[in-house]
Amino acid sequence: MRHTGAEVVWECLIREGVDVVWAYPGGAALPLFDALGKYPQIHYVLVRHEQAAAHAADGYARATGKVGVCAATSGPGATNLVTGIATAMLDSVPMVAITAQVADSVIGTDAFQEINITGITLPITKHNYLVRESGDLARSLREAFFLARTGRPGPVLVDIPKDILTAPCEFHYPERVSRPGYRPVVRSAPYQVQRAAQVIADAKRPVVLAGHGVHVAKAWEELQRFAERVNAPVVSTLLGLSALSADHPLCLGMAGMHGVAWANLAIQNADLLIAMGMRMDDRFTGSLRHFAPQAKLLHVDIDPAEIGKRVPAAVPMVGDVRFVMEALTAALPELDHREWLSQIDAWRDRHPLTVHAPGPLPPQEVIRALHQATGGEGVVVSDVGQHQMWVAQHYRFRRLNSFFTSGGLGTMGYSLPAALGVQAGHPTDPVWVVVGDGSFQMNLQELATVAQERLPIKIVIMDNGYLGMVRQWQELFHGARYIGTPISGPDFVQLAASYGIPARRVTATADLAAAFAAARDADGPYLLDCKVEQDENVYPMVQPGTSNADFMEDPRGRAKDQ
Ligand SMILES: Cc1ncc(C[n+]2csc(CCOP(=O)(O)OP(=O)(O)O)c2C)c(N)n1
Repeated sequence: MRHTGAEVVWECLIREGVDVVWAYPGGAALPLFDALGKYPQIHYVLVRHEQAAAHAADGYARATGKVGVCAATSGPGATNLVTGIATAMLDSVPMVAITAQVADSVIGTDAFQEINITGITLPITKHNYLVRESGDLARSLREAFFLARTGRPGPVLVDIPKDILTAPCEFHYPERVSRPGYRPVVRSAPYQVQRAAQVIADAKRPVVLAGHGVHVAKAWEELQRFAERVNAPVVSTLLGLSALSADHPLCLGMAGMHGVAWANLAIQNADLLIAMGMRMDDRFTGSLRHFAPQAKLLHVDIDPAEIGKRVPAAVPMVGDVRFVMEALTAALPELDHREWLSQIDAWRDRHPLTVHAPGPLPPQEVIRALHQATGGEGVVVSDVGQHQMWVAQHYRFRRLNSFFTSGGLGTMGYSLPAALGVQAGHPTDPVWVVVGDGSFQMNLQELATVAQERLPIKIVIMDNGYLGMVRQWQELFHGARYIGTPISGPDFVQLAASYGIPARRVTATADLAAAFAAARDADGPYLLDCKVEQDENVYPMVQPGTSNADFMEDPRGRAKDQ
């Protein structure tokens, strides 16, 4: 069948099961968008900035496990995608980014809106393509989807010159992909499973570390069965939250710089860490010299490059964590670690999470109100900063794979655009965005997309008038010199109203329940501007470079227990 190159792009996407694309048009991309008129089965969401298109594709991919797709024009359209692509790369999110390029004949001449986007994105994509022959177009797209979703997922960019988009093109969608040398190992060898099972059976104080890989592998049930079989507590990374219900007795919550004390103490006193799809990020381990001094590491990851990268692994296992946990569960008898678990309970009693803000609206109370309003079953997208850490600590995720945030890159401005994609993955659920007033101002133009698409996105602004997380570091480590961190903004309630989005301001704890009920029960979008305590800090906190056992606790002591 003969098509134009632009039609071939959409034909390929349809064969990959794509039904929604976040995009922004422009000169070089015109043929691509023109052809879209013939493909009504693909829903095109016009974002208001290309960065948002990339984050939306990312949010969709995290929520569904499918490849998210974004598209942009050449030059500034393509460069605006960069932060979103890098965010997806650092968090192993399957994404295909399609960019239009200037005509092949003028590549290399600094033509209008020409930029070398494959050069720019080389280090932040799993792979990228500049298509220079019409005949390569379908194969490149086929490979892009294959590479994005297999093995350790990641973003792949396909750059297509305008003349290839307009030229007639023979269409043949390849059945198979052949990438010699690319063969992710999914199942670990049986002898490795036996060896790992023995190490687990011998452990006295094991801890399972659940990372983003558990979500990527959709291994939630396998994680629960494995943890129950071993009778081991489960500690999450930031992105591993919601891999096991917070109500499960073995779920300890998040460890690391702002992790809960009992999770950090469990790791620091463990004799075996069983790491599942996590990469020993520095915000998780704290000082490597002091990290888990008594523990052996059994490290399972689909990417062999992660094993032993930061912490030597006594037992390395390359494979998909779903298959590995299933195999290990089958190889193990029921184990019993009651004493170890009660030791951890004692730490939990001694070092509870506290809320001790003297003012009318402590930020932690906002997160607790969100938990109340959703019963812990909400779908939550958080931005980056103190509010992100309060979500991680105080929202007890009961629903699996219900928390989405930028972990590796820590991209401010992620939450609202990512929620566009998360919402597409959860069309019948409200999606809750928790965002600081700084982060919100990085991508608030997407309120227009929310309004236009009439999405039931509920935005909770933790409005403290500061770039709070940086202010906290200034207070603790830079002599309380608050340079460049007080931040003003518009009247967010009026701003929402100007987009036709209902909103209300909350200034006291007593008003939270009614405000959250109104937001939850509203048919479409809703915005809550929560004027929280300005100078509240996130505790516990492990100072950079120190041991995770030496966390700073709230100096005001133990006011109110979780
Ligand atoms: C794009 C980007 N720029 C800068 C930073 C550094 N940074 C991390 S947290 C933070 C402050 C976030 O402020 P806000 O969104 O208001 O949230 P809060 O910490 O007050 O809850 C900054 C500036 C970042 N992570 N991302």
